[in-house]
Amino acid sequence: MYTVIGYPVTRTIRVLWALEELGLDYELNPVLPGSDETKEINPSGKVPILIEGDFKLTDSTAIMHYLADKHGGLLAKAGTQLRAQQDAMTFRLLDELDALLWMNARHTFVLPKEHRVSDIRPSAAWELNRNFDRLDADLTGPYLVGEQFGVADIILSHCVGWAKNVKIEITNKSILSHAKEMRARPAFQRLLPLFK
Ligand SMILES: N[C@@H](CCC(=O)N[C@@H](CS)C(=O)NCC(=O)O)C(=O)O
Repeated sequence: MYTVIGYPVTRTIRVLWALEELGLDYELNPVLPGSDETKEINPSGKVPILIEGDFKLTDSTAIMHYLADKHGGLLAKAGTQLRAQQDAMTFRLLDELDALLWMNARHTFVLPKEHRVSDIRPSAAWELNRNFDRLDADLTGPYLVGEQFGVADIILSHCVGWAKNVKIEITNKSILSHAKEMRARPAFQRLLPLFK
């Protein structure tokens, strides 16, 4: 049994989605990022955190990779060319989408006010849309890499939802419909009550 620490409306949802896809048992402790309870477990205050007995793992992508490798699913076997391509896509999404959304968040509400740069949003929104368009060029099938749903599809769909939540308009229709299709999966649908 796994315990997931983190408020669902954060990158924690990626881990919950992966757990649901893999059909694993877990319990959720929905603590807020930066809270004292979170800092007791992870001094940086960051979520998500996965707990398995005495083992503690931070970072949503590291957690998804651990679960996928351990239980089989969402990623090809390590050391295969397909896995290398999946990893390349994952790192690309983290560089080109997650990093921009996180920069926008840091300069909107995360950093102390005196360290925020105002007006970062238009640039972040433009770059995000440019990067979505570039990704669209590589989106040839229903899934981002290979013939099966995987970690990259979770990260892309999460980043699309994140952009929408912060009212950044996404102009690329294929990227929007990819996210819509991925979110229609039963594993994601089972998580919807967490958002109410
Ligand atoms: N790369 C990490 C980022 C973790 C992260 O920054 N999480 C945010 C919530 S989505 C957080 O806890 N922020 C609190 C803070 O930075 O103080 C991951 O994917 O888990």
